[in-house]
Amino acid sequence: MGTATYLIAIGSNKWTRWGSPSEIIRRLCATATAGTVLAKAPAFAGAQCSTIHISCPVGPGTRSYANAVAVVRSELSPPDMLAELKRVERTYGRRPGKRWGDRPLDLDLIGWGESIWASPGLTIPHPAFRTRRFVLAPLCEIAPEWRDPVTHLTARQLLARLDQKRPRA
Ligand code: PH2
Ligand code: MG
Ligand code: MG
Repeated sequence: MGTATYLIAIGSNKWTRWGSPSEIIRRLCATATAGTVLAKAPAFAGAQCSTIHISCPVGPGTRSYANAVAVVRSELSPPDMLAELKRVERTYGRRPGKRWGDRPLDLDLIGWGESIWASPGLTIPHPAFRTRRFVLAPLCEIAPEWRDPVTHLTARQLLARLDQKRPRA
């Protein structure tokens, strides 16, 4: 299949032995930049990460979130990348729980190049990312010109559209 460029949304809103949500994301991203396997996430080697954004939980969470977006180049197919992200989530203490419950690490596949993937259990682009400012804002830092193959809008245009619909205070 060759090398693909993945956009991955990173979220955390629960402390673990690795520290606060921001510390967990910093650890993953520092390791990505250094290209080592210290963070037990070899798929992130060489990844580029946005800065960390703090926001209130959307939905039923109880603690504020740290969020970032990473651009990862990988030979893995989308289903294999999804499995790898689930493995990394478990490595950071994620356990099955109620939907949208507080979690030490959430890794969501947002984009696979500028292509569409649809199979049972995996849809890329992520079906909900266009309405999530906590994804679009960090995405715009590292891939503002990435074009969503569904709406044909760039990340920058998606963020502008969201902010027009729902102006922030
Ligand atoms: N993730 C969720 C639910 N709500 N809210 C924020 N601010 N950031 C998130 O990453 C987030 C959320 C489910 O994955
Ligand atoms: Mg999520
Ligand atoms: Mg998830």
